[in-house]
Amino acid sequence: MKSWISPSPFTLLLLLMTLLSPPTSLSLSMPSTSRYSRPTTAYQDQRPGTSGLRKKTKIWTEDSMYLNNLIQSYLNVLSTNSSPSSKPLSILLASDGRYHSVPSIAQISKICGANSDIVSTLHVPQNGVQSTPSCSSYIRSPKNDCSAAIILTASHNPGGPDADFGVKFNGARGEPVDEGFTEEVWEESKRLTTLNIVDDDDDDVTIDLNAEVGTTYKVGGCKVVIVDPYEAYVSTLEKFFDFELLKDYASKGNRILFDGMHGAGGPFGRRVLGDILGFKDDCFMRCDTREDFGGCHPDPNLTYGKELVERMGLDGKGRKTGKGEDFKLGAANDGDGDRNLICGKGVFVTPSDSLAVIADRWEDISSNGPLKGVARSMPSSAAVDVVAEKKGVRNFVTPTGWKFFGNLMDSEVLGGENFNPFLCGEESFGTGSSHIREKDGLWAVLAWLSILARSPSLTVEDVVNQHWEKYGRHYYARYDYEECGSDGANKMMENLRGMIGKALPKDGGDYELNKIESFSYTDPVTKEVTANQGMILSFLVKDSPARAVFRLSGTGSAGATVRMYLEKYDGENFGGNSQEELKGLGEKAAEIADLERFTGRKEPTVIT
Ligand code: VG1
Ligand code: CO
Repeated sequence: MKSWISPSPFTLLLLLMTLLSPPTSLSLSMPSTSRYSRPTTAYQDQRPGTSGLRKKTKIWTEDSMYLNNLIQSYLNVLSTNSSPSSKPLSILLASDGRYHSVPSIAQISKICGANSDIVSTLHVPQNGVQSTPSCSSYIRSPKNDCSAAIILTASHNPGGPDADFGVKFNGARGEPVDEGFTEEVWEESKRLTTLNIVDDDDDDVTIDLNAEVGTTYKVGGCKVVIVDPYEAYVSTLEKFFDFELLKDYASKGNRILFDGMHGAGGPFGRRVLGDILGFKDDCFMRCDTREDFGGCHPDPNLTYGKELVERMGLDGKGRKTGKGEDFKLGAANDGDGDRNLICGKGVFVTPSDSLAVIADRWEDISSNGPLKGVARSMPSSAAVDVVAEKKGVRNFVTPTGWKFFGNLMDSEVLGGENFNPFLCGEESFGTGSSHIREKDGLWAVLAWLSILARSPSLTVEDVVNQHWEKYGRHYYARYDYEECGSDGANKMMENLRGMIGKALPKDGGDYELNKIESFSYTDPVTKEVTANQGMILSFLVKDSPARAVFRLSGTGSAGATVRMYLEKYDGENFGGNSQEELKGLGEKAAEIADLERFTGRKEPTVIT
């Protein structure tokens, strides 16, 4: 079709760049606009986990139908759920830049092009890369007239041919899709017999991901437009924070160290912290997006954020080394920019403490009025609960996964009470608020910067110490036992469940187990019940409350990951090291769960 964009003279160069760098260009064949229906064989294993579907990259690369089926199932469910008047939809299609993103953007364009009764327009960010929080912000901005997002990411999981690839879906409110929607997509994928895809014939046409914003292409019956990934997100952040205050802080020579882990958060960190707020080049590391994240595991924690942590004067256990450079704040984001790590010189702030400090100092941070509601995931520490109680704001404890927070933020829209401005977080380095419907790595960095800029004489260490003096300290650590056999891990959980209501083991030692329960959640907004969300073992350690939580991960791509979360409250001694303080509790909990017998593991693979 002659009206379609023909290949630019730079196509070959762009294709070469594609092989070496993050998404730059993709090649498509352009047939007519009619629908192309093809038989397909359903897959039974496309059940999305805690946030989207993640699998080994080879599963996606060796069989292109795997992605085709998933996307067709998603579109079918989206179509059934949206009102006839709102169809066809505009959808944002973005990636975190990981390996296999470029061909997947091409493939998905071809599916959408053949489903133009469901999708009329695809919005693709310039360069193909957009962080998850920015995607949420983009589709919530009325100006963009875009009502859902497909994000190609396996989040904090590593990328590359031998690592992981995945897809996250966002719904029409810019939120991670809920349990019900996810289940529907899975059900649809199990019975899918046909899908629509534009064929690979006719002329080759290049969609240049580096093309100017506003450039449009036609794929089948669908329009593809190259969009600016920054504008909506930056304006959301500008409305939330006092940017003038932050600029002033940067202009006075205060330095921070931001680690983008070669993920999607890197360019967004550079744009906001560098270009807009004025932090200099030496404040950034690993901020260029790479398809294998530079070989690193883009998970911002003490283990994988090693270089950042060292430069901030900390060791792998979060202890002060006495060395390090002169930075006021250290921070990292994960592969898709929704997680954050926060530290100061010689001090690591656990995500649960970070959430509590942000809640306590909300008025220093937000220009959007007082805090109305806070929430944390159940395995996160209770540090924020004591702040919420003192401040008299509503407090919720939800299952793991951001979609539960989204419902609370949308409570008013869904016919309930208004809890916004709302703050929420997870122990897994996730923090966010009602400014969007996803966790937001950069938002957390700006929140901490605001705290420091408001009281420039304080260090991060001062802020944390003042917090503990006011509220006491919740020592916290998480042990991960990765890639265990699924059978053994499931049996261990069953065995723990079997202890509910039975006589508890008592050995007269320091750790007195006084309750075992299984966490179940009734959503106060949707009234949905989500059961079996982890086993909680409550202890008394010399009269202080402590607990261990066991749950299985929903984001792994192979085998089962057992997570053991440990927490102990101390109202007097704040100076200890979390991992050392909790070692004994960890041993005791593992013994009660009979972890070694069920999983064959003596030691965790990662402690955070
Ligand atoms: C993990 C975290 C959870 C987080 C989820 C998605 O899930 O524990 O708190 O919401 O990852 O984060 P699980 O089921 O493996 O424990 V992200 O940054 O990977 O979207
Ligand atoms: Co993530």
